[in-house]
Amino acid sequence: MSTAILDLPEEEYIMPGTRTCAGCGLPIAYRYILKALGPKTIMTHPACCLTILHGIYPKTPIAINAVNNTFASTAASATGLAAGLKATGRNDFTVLAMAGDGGTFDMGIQALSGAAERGTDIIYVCYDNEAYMNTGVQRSSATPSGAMTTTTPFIPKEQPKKDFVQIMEAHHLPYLATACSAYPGDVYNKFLKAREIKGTRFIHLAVPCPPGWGFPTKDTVKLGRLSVETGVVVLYEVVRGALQLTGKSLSMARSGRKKPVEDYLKIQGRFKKMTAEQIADFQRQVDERWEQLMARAEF
Ligand SMILES: Cc1ncc(C[n+]2csc(CCOP(=O)(O)OP(=O)(O)O)c2C)c(N)n1
Ligand code: SF4
Ligand SMILES: [Mg+2]
Repeated sequence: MSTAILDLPEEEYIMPGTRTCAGCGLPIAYRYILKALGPKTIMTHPACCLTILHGIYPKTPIAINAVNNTFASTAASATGLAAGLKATGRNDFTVLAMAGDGGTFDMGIQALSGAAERGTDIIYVCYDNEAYMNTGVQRSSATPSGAMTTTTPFIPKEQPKKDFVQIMEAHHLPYLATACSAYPGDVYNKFLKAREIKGTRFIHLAVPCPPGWGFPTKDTVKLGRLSVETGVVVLYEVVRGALQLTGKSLSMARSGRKKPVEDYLKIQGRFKKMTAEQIADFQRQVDERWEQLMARAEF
């Protein structure tokens, strides 16, 4: 059961006035992540929209310590923080590494794979807005097929989204989860759980982005919910190899009801050039992945 909004801790670690765009999905999720991890957290992040959220030194709306690292180095930076804390005997801190899809799927994969293979004691979060948003919506390997970006402007992206969660699963992690900013209780529960586990914990976090995806700022939560209700994003966790569906995905699996992907695609400008054939292919990809996960899931 996801924690109810009213039962979340009252402490806030993001003060009013972040520099993210109106309607950004990222600060919504980050707020609940920090509520779960608490003040004894040191975080590290590369250049990305999260840097924008953290603000320009010496001012920041964030009430925890943070390091701004270079693009490909998030997991290496986190490894250094974990080693420093260990060397100075501060075992009560959590190291949080958080990077975008560009900084994880593409640029940061090498350092992350190394840290994960060594079992470095960090929580690594890839928040996925499905493109290089901070620099103006360039396609990444997380961009889904059918999406237009500034580097796929006339013909939508042809290649399917890289299945990064599966790559991370191949590292035999003690804890791996997927989450979406539209479900705060589910996000909170997963980070609470991750905090109590040692070793490399990986969380893939889907965050809708109004300017990059082309939808009104008021619809961020609606978009996040639709991504899950259509099965484009599936909420689950894998604890030592056992896959458990969570939240809305679990209730969808039990009821057998899943909305058509078109409900999700048609309200985003980035998918407006998709043909009926491409939409059918997208639906096929989503159904295939859904069936694979259902076959593995415990519910
Ligand atoms: C080595 C290097 N190349 C390029 C950049 C420019 N740059 C800064 S942020 C960014 C986009 C990051 O995309 P992503 O990781 O998906 O995060 P998002 O901006 O979408 O939140 C790029 C290309 C950089 N800072 N360093
Ligand atoms: S570009 Fe997208 S992800 Fe970046 S701050 Fe704006 S809404 Fe958020
Ligand atoms: Mg991105």
